[in-house]
Amino acid sequence: MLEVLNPATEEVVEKLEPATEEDADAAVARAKKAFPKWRDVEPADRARLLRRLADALDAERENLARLESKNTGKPIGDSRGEMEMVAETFHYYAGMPERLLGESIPVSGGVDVTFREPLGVVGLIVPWNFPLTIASWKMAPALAAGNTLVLKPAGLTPLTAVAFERIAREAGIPGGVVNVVVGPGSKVGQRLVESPDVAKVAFTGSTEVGRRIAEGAAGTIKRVTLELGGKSANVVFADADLEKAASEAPAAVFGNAGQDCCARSRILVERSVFDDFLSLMQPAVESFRVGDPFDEATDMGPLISAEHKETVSSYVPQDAPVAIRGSTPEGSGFWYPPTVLAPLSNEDRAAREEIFGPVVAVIPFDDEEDAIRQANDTIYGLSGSIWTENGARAMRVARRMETGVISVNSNTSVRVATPFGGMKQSGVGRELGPHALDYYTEVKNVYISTEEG
Ligand code: TAP
Repeated sequence: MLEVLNPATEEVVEKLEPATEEDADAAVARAKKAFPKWRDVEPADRARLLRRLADALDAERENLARLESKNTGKPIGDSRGEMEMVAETFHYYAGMPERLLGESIPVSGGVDVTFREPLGVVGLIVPWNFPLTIASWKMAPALAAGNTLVLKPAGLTPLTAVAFERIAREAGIPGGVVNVVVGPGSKVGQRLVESPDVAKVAFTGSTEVGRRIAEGAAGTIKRVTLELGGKSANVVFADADLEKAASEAPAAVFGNAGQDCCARSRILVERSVFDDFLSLMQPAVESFRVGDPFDEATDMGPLISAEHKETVSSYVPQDAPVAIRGSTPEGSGFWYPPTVLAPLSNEDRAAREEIFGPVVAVIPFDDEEDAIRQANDTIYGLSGSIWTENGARAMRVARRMETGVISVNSNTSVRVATPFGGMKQSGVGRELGPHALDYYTEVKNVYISTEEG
């Protein structure tokens, strides 16, 4: 039996029979059978069905948010925000079936047109940090483009995925179009990766498993999109609004207990304001409230598991330069305090590896060139921020940062209508916005001769 825990209390909240490889094969077979019918649903009807699903998700937002908080330990306010985004993502892609435009290309001797064809069955493998949100970024464009899907949630957090399957059915999505299998990644996930009947795998999770997925997909030349780790830099220049940058920096790395691939887990601060910045950041770290996910005032919940807590702790040894530290509740739950390590060098382990916990490395830099060099000195390239009042500098630095997304005077990374994804070892492909549809369709070219006889 798969025991699903509440990481804030360590209590078992659900027991599920884990799926086997045979169950994964059966789900793929159902999706394969449903594909031709779903592909051929008139675009306006597919749009209508997706709108109905978006409305149903809206109607169940509070239930889903409570379920997500119970399973992940994230603050209820965060879960509400996430469920709003889930419904919004479906509303956005419901507008797409009728906008999957092709082209006509001038050629001699005939007419040439392109079509955006769905891929077939897509396998979606998602992690535990934003369970339904990340799944929705994959499911909504996949369905809008006419694919059918098999979703494999993380074993630690399957509850909202199971609820989603029911909501989709009740909203009128035809049987076999949406299939959820809850089982171990190494078996069920791997089966999706290797199955000749799965046309594409979209994965979010660790770089290590992402690599294994890319290798496994090679056997059938499967399309793969990967959203992997990050070690994003929050770059603060001396000419920034320091108070704003410092007061917002903690939420940018301690939000979701740091279990966020976009976490600004390196703060690069211009040397001349380094100490001022730390002093300004201190009250914001110390007042970051860690505690009961269902208390509306809570900013941060526990880590996802005991094992993960051990991993995070290993980045803060006895002799670590802890400059600021928050507090945690007593008793059961996988708690870890917000922790600021400063000053650190970009060479230190805590500055190089993705910790995926509430630990941030604060690192000094000398000038613009040094800031760019250190920000880019990582295997990752997902997100980041630049804080400066100099608009020309903001654009200069933004263009040279090796990341898929970057914000100026803001720590946001994702919006439903804009592309999200990584450079370097942070991944392959883009999610959200119209760009996601490129990764759930193939371009087909049709040439028709107009020559006589
Ligand atoms: P992963 O091991 O990468 O798990 C992510 C998903 O992949 C889960 O659904 C997992 O299933 C599945 N999976 C595992 N092995 C697989 C395989 N061989 N073939 C196919 N699917 C497989 O992540 P994790 O253990 O949850 O977290 C480990 C580290 O990954 C974290 O510390 C963090 O650094 C990183 N991480 C990154 C992100 C993002 S958003 N980039 C999200 C979560 C974690 P099971 O749950 O059944 O194992």
